[in-house]
Amino acid sequence: MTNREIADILKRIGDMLDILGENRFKVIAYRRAAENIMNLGRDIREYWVSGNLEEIPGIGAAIAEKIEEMLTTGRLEFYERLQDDVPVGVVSLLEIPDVGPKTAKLLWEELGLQSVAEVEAAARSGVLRSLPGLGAKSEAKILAGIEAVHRRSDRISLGTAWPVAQDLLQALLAESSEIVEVAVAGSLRRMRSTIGDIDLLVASEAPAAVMRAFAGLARVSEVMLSGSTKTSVRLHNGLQVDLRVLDPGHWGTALQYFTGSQAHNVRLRELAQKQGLSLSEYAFKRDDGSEVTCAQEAEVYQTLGLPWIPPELREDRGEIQAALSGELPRLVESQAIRGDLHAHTDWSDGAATLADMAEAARALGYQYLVISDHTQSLGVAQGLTPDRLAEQRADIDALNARWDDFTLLQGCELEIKADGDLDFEDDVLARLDFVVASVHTSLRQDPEQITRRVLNALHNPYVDVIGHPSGRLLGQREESAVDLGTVIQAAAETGTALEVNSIPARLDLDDIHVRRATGLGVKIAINSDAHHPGGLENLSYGLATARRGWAEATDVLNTFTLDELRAWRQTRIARQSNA
Ligand code: DGT
Ligand code: CA
Ligand code: CA
Ligand code: ZN
Repeated sequence: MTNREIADILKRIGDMLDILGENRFKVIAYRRAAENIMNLGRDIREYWVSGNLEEIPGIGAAIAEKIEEMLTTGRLEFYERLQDDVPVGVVSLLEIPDVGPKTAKLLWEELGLQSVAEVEAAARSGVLRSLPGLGAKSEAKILAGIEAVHRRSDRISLGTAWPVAQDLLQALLAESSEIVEVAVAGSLRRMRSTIGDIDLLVASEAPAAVMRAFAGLARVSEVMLSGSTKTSVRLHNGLQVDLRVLDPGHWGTALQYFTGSQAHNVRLRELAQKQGLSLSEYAFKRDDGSEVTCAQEAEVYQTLGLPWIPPELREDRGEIQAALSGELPRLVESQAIRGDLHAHTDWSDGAATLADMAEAARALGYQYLVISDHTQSLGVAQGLTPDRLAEQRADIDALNARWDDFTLLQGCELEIKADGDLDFEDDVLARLDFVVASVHTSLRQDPEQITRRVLNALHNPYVDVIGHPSGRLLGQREESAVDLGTVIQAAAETGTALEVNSIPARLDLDDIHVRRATGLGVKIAINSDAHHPGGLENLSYGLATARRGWAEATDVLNTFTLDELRAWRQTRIARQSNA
């Protein structure tokens, strides 16, 4: 059995126990074990053979024993017995957004439904609305959720794919001395929020040796295709990786071609044709049959009279036109980021202390970090009361005596409650250095209701940023019905910033809305929303998303110095209070 198969079964066991109403900790333990096995860099068999299964995080004696049974026999008795209580088909109902364990159980017990298709049919014929606790509205939501499931694909998040690709390249470089150049290509180089497969490119005079080394890497589970210039493999976590090896003289053309996007490449070929050139993955060809090869990617663009176009822009969204007229944006770069405006500590649901988060931010070269712990009404996240907030202020003040090159700011992630009210009164908010306001509850309200909530927050003078405005969770939850057009307009009018939340499953705002917002002069805040020190580094994914939205440094609030940031808040509060 592969890592993925074992992880799938453990996850399903967690879901079954959840539907059966078993102990929460047990449910979480199975899900956590499944996740950690998916993220293992090597075959789980290796841990088993050396008797080290319990070294995998989240795996104790009981789960280790079950993994051993699966690896030895290819089956798991516990799992088979559980299926007598909950058929696997019932578990599959949890894939529908808004269908939790209780609803899945209800659909199964009351109507005997055991597949998404059966639930869809029942919803279309109007049967679901008659179930206790459901009704016509829930029925419509379930149908909309099923449509979302149909649209959903197997794409993985940028944050999952990126470190895996870096790891593979490092491992490959260590294994093979015949490599001249390596690069990530495809959607991963363009930093799309989700990735279909990882594309790697190597320049080498000895392709066979490189591909042999690649197929032998520890992360590789199975070679799916091996040709003379391309090898496709599947990793233990199920990810597909394509490696292409080419000779160094054609590196530039190949890198350009395999970075895509396909739509960008089509436009580029059209432009080439107008200039009497045909462009392939190897070279340009002139009408007279002679070739122009490009060892560097910039030469490809240069040949067509263009400046080099950053990969994040290559989506056929007007970038070639902008390049032709000398109007490409000067995209924001990581060195321009001076701080992070959204992070949590163990005062609410974070895992680390104020001091640890601060030191980690300082080590990244930041001037400031805003601590924005959750507020009182978000009980699941140990939200802070005004009293606790005052205690935290004392700790923050004391810590700030440590540094003369770094400042910890006190903020909060203010709950925008279901009725649109804010979780603190203005006098509490006025004492804070910075306020991020977010929606975490009742995300399924209709468009008017949820948009009104966000507008209410935007119109409060003490709210600096709206956090993760769409509420989407990639692969898990669609965005809320909030009308982002209206939100962006109101942000422009009130001078409030909008967040690009960098958690890989969020990347919210997305690239399209970043472009709309900055086009109206709205500032964006690229925030990590870190819950532990390592989480601060996710900011690079938000940065990439902002770049995909054509953002320049001047569009980004956290490129400001501390003084500029303070002045920005004070000016806005004054203006909004008078408005
Ligand atoms: P993905 O994997 O779905 O996230 O998206 P990409 O863009 O990585 O697509 P992929 O892996 O199929 O191919 C990588 C790049 O190679 C793609 O962005 C452009 C180039 N490419 C691949 N196949 C074709 C093709 O049939 N026509 C053109 N023009 N380009 C292609
Ligand atoms: Ca790809
Ligand atoms: Ca590919
Ligand atoms: Zn947060």
